[in-house]
Amino acid sequence: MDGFDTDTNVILIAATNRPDILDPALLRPGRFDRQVIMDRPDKRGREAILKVHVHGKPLEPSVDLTTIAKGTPGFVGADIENLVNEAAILAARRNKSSIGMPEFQEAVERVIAGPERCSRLISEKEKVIIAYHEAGHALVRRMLPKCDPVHKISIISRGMALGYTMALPENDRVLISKAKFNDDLSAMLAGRVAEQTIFDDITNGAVDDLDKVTKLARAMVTQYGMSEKMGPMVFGQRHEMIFLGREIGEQRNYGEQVAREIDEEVDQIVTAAYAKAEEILTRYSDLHHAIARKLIEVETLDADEFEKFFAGVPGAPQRRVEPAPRRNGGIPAPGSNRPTRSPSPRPAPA
Ligand code: NHX
Ligand code: ZN
Repeated sequence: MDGFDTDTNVILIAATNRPDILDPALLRPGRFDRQVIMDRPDKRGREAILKVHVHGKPLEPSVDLTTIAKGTPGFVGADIENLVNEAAILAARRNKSSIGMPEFQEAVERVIAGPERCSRLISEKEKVIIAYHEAGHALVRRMLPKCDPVHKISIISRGMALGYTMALPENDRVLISKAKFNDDLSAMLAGRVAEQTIFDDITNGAVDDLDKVTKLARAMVTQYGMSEKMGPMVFGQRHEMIFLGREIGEQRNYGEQVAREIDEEVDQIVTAAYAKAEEILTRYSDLHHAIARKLIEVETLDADEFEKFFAGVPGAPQRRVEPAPRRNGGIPAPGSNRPTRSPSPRPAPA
């Protein structure tokens, strides 16, 4: 490395999870001249990684890696490796000599939510609550134009969850609007709203939904500047790695009064999202009952089976397919893989 030795034919490659805490001396010109940011892979990246991991494994001709890549937004290399292993294990367990699409589909759900737990004992009464909770999520999600389409609804326990509603974005998204966050909040609250409107009582089962709702609503106010009252400001000095999407900690840099106002704004966002979900589940209560009853009968619904409930329903947004995103060609993206400084042979000060 320049500044330490005069040898020129040494190439040093290094990687870190914590670019935020690197000694700035390491990053001076003449030391690490190229910085390559490894973000989560997009659809094409996931397909390429899939190709690496299926190499040498027997696949049925029907296996379509493009479809699998499309259905695994947010997966990183390790998830994809895990996915292929799970699919291979499932194929072996089913006494198949090659891996087919059903194995990959089941493996995706295993990686996202854990294995199915058919042995878990669930009373008829609980099954009804679970069905209405999930039908509530799915119905509100379907009625709000900014929510991603419902991919699957299930009331078969999997991992920690007694039931789940999976959404699948049509495209990898890099920017999310305030309107979409508000719609998403309503969909996340809809399980709890369903319990309240149908049974006039609530359970502790919504804990994970409420956790996500609270965190998102607070981030909208304190991080994304999405509260008109609080304005386009960030509250709390974050220590986080933006690229890895992980938070390390927060330092409060505002007073008691502002803290109170933040709490009120978060409350207002959640209250409005709850009211919207309530309005939808009340207006479409017939549909809610129909979907829940179907779930109690068949336990899982895929996207097509779910969509049948909405033929000719007034007020249901058209399920349109977004145009595929184009490559960001020609536009030099900030932080893209180009040198931030010109490679220079100057010795750097220590
Ligand atoms: C319990 N579990 O703890 C029981 C066993 C409300 C129909 N008393 O919201 O399964 O109540 O839409 C990740 C994901 C805890 C972490 C889900 C941690 C769920 C899931 C609690 C459905 N689906 N709740 C949901 C559910 C529960 C829990 C989680 C998690 C239920 C609900 C779990
Ligand atoms: Zn839920």
